[in-house]
Amino acid sequence: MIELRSDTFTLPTPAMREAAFYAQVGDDVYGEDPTVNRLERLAADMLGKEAACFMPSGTMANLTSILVHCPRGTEVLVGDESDIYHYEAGGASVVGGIIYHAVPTRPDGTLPIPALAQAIRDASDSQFAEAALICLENTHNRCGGVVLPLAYLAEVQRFARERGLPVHIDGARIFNAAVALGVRPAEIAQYADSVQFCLSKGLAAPVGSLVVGDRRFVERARRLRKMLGGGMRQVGMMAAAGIVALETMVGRLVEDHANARRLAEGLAQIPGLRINLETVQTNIVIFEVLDDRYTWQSFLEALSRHGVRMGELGYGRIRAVTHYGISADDVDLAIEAVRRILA
Ligand code: TLP
Repeated sequence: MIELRSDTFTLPTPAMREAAFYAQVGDDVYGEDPTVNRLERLAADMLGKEAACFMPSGTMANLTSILVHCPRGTEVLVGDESDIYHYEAGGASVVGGIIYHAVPTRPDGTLPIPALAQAIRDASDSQFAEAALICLENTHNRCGGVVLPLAYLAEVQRFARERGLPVHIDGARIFNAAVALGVRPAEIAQYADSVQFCLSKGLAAPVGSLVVGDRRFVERARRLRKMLGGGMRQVGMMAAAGIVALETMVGRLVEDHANARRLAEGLAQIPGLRINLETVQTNIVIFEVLDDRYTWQSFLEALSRHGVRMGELGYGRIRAVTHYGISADDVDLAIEAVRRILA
């Protein structure tokens, strides 16, 4: 099976399995797991922040970050196409009494500054809930893995500072963004007060995310992680795989980007599909099936019968994600499978 539903399907490399097996471990809730401590130091350094905290998932990393920044009864400004808004079970509202204020997302993944300005309510009017945080997503998943321009991040940071608001970046795929831009991830992270990124997507570790920020932020995140049930014990076994991910898997993301481009260009030749090649900047390809013999559901079923799995990511659009488990030959087979079922 050619698995293109997500880069979350990546399997750990042999080096990760070995590192996990031999990892030195301790009780991380006491701060005594040397491998977790090493991963947290490495992550903070790579992202150019003071400190980091290892999290079980991107969802918990985002939730924890929002909880740190937003007092109960305040609003978090999120893109109306963001993962936080769509796929994280409304956690900030449920757990934190925080209101999601959805801001329109442009096709390039940015939230227009005027729309952010409009979403911030007049704090002098006691009828309104106050804004407490702006969240961005980079790369942007539902916009097709697009990369937010650094100039835009700088603009949001300037705007947020003027309004006294912190910025959080959901950087689940921040390394894809960094590789696409040819910059260090710290150059992206400098525009945010906190960032979460995932080890378990394109970097192929089996589990885990990190939140990074200043020392005070990370201290508070650590307490909230415990509250949410994410305080883990001998989790150095997982952190060891994460260290291998950060040390050896970033450079190869260019292959995933090249494969996504190859897939998108192949699909663009097939009648009955609509695809915007401009949005194919990293490892995600999004397209629509216009052939009226198929719904998106029946298209995905037919594709699966031909040995290829893709997923749906809103409005019936099909998403294919390239990753460590996908070769250029797999991409060619996937294009051929799509061509056959639309013939
Ligand atoms: N996204 C998943 C699905 O839930 C859509 C995927 O397959 O892409 N931020 C972003 C931008 C994400 O894409 C995801 C996962 C998360 C956060 C959540 O990370 P996890 O799955 O580790 O909780």
